[in-house]
Amino acid sequence: MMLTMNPIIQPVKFLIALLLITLLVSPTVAQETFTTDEGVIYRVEKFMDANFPVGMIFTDAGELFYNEKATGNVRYVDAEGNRQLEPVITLPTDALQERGMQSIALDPNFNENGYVWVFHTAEGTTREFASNKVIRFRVEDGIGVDPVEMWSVPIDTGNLLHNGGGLTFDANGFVYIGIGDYGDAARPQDLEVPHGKIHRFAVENDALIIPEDNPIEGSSIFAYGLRNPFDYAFDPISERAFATENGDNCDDEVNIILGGFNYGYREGYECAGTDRIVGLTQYLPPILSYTPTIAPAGVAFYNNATVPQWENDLFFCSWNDGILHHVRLTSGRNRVEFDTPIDLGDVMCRIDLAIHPDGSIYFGTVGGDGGAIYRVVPIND
Ligand SMILES: [Ca+2]
Ligand SMILES: [Ca+2]
Repeated sequence: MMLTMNPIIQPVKFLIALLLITLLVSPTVAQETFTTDEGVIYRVEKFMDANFPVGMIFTDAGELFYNEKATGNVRYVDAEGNRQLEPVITLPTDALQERGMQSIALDPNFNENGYVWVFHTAEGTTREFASNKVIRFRVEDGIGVDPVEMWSVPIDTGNLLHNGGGLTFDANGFVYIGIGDYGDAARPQDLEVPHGKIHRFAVENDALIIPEDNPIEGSSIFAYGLRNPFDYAFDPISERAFATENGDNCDDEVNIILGGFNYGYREGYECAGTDRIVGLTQYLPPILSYTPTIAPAGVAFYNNATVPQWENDLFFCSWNDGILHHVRLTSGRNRVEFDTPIDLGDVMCRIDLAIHPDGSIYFGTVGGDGGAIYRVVPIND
């Protein structure tokens, strides 16, 4: 379409024409909408290109912080969707294979103290192993200051896989941190080592301390028998953590994480699906199990009233097939009513996801276009 007119004498006409064009053109360029079986109408749109966005979290005001897996950068996007040019912080990060930046979490008192927490693989030296670390820093005018190392679990196996990487606070302010088995399948059942576990800590000033009511006295271990717990989210109703677990050639899982329970992974593990494993102390089978594997990644509860049909349902992304899973739990919150894909067209949901305060579901992907954050935007009629 050509617009030729005298810009000096016809600015008003120009604006009117522009408005008309906008009104006329909009319907034809409107994006495709999807409708679920339950009648939820939504669009899928790209929010922004992003460099391997591995962990994402929204503030109450709709600002986004996300981690870039490979660069060690934490990025800030304001509530209007403008990404700050400068990274919030850059942590020297070893990003070989599954190493790198992982989760990001806001401190429970973020609105007062500005603390942001991240889990990443710090580079090793000639004398020290690379190490998975939990770092807390304070955001001041968009820049991370005063970084404090809260925890470090050196990768003493030298393995590049199964780092774990989950980092989430519960409603009572305890922080849960997932450490993978570092490639040694014997460790998840060994309660003397931190690997293959989800840990629970209290925060006291600049340190993590072991809460008195942890299931194993004097230990940070909250749950064990895990191979590579990637992410978890707390159910707003039961207040229990639901965790994605990456199995070997079988048994990728979603588990309800209960204090003191054993999730079964061990040396010589045999695929069990959701069956009981006889003879294993405190074993709790998963609520969802996938063979062949799908590599379940980020998980979130839809803690938002924008789409009543989705309220308090569980959503997670799976790396291998790029599916955004919509999981409805039973009223007892301990079984699955259904696990159904949300149609994303040809978009893949492969890493983390986060619910915006406006009810949209944001998710990260990587692929041919280098990486991006997309969103599922519900349409109210
Ligand atoms: Ca298991
Ligand atoms: Ca997450």
